[in-house]
Amino acid sequence: MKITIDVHGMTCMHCHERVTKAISSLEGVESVEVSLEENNATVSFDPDKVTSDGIKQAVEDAGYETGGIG
Ligand code: 9UX
Repeated sequence: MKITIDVHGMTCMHCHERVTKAISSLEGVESVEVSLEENNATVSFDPDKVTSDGIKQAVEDAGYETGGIG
C-alpha cells in the first residue's frame, strides 16, 4: 500500500537524507519519496511486513515529528 505521512522539522537536504534512510531501511518498504517543500514522505510498503505506525516511529526515532497520514 501507499501512504503519505506529514513530517515536521526537515529544513535541509541532510534532514531529507536522514528521513529517507530511516524509512528505506525498514523491512517491507518498497519506495520512499521525501519532500522538503511539502513536509511529507510518500511511502510504498508491504503491510504484511511493516505498518504505518512503524514507519512513523522510524521517522520520530530519526528526530523528526510526524503528523497525519493521508
Ligand atoms: Mo542540518 Mo537539517 O542540522 O536538520 S540536518 S538543518
